[in-house]
Amino acid sequence: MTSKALLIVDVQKDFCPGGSLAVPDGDAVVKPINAMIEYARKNGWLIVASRDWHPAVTNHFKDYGGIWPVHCAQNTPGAEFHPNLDVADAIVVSKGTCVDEDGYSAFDGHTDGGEELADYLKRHGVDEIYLGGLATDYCVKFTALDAVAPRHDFTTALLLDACRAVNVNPGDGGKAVEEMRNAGVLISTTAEVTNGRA
Ligand code: VGL
Ligand code: ZN
Repeated sequence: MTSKALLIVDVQKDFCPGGSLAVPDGDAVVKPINAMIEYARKNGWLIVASRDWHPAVTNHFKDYGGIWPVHCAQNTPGAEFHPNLDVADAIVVSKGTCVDEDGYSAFDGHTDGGEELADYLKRHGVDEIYLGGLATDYCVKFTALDAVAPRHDFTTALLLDACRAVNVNPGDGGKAVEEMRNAGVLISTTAEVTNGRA
């Protein structure tokens, strides 16, 4: 008996159109992810939502040596989950919380109880992860690569329709998907999973 988790990566206002680091078409992930949440709930999966959760001063931001505009600063409206995302009963994992940390991977993050994501998942018997969110070429990619890495070794599937890329350079999203595939991440869609074909 395997145990599964849905991992929703950084579907926050600042990464959606109108936000300070908007991912093109970023809010298009909300509908397929909500469908997956409903499916996950019905099937007794664990549901985890990560959030980028930066301090006001961090070398992740341009002003302090990083490459990004200010985004997802702790306790600001831009850091809130998309208002239509159905995450009321999700376990929240906060990441990028230190001044010297990018925190691209949800596996760098901690639950509200202070537990690392991998420990939380293992403690709940999870061995399969299905993930989607924002952005394909950063936090989704680094999270998926950590998930399949030998030290964690989760069976991991990317839900392609439930992700969008920031594409700082054109084609970054496609490259990221290939990188994940080459690392052993299964490439699937929400429909394949909910129709029982994955
Ligand atoms: C992300 C850029 C900077 C992400 C976070 O969630 O993909 N991208 N911080
Ligand atoms: Zn960030």
